[in-house]
Amino acid sequence: MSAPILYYDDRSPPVRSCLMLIKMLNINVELRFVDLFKGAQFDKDFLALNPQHSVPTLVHNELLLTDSHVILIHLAEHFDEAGKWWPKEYADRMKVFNRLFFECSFLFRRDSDLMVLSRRVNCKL
Ligand SMILES: N[C@@H](CCC(=O)N[C@@H](CS)C(=O)NCC(=O)O)C(=O)O
Repeated sequence: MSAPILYYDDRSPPVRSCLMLIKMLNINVELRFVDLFKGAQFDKDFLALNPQHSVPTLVHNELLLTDSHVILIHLAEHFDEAGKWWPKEYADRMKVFNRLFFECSFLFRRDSDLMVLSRRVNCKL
C-alpha cells in the first residue's frame, strides 16, 4: 500500500485538522503544497484532480477524497489501530461524527463567511 498524498495549504483550517491528525498518528504522508493565495488551486493539473479546486485533497491508492472530515475519518480508520481518536465503541464513534458534522455544517461555514467578508469585500471586522 502506498503512502497517502495530501494536497495542502497550511493557512487553511480544514487542512490543519488533517495535518494535526497526521502528526498525532505519525502517518507517513507525502505533502504537496497548493498555494491558495497564488491561485494554484486553479492550475490545470490540480483542477483535473479536484474540480472543486479545494484543499485538503487526499489521494490514497484508489481513493480520492476532497473533504477534510472524510479525510480525517479515512486516516483514522486506517491508521488509528489503537482506537485512540477513532473509537471502536459505536456510541463514542457517533459522538465524534456529531462534532465533525457540527464543524462541517455550522462552525466552518461561519468562519468561511467571515473570511469572505473581510478579504473579498474588504470589510473591517
Ligand atoms: N468542507 C471542505 C472545505 C474546504 C475548503 O473550503 N477549502 C478552502 C480553504 S480553507 C479552499 O481550498 N479554497 C480554495 C477555493 O475554493 O478556490 C473541507 O472541510 O475540506
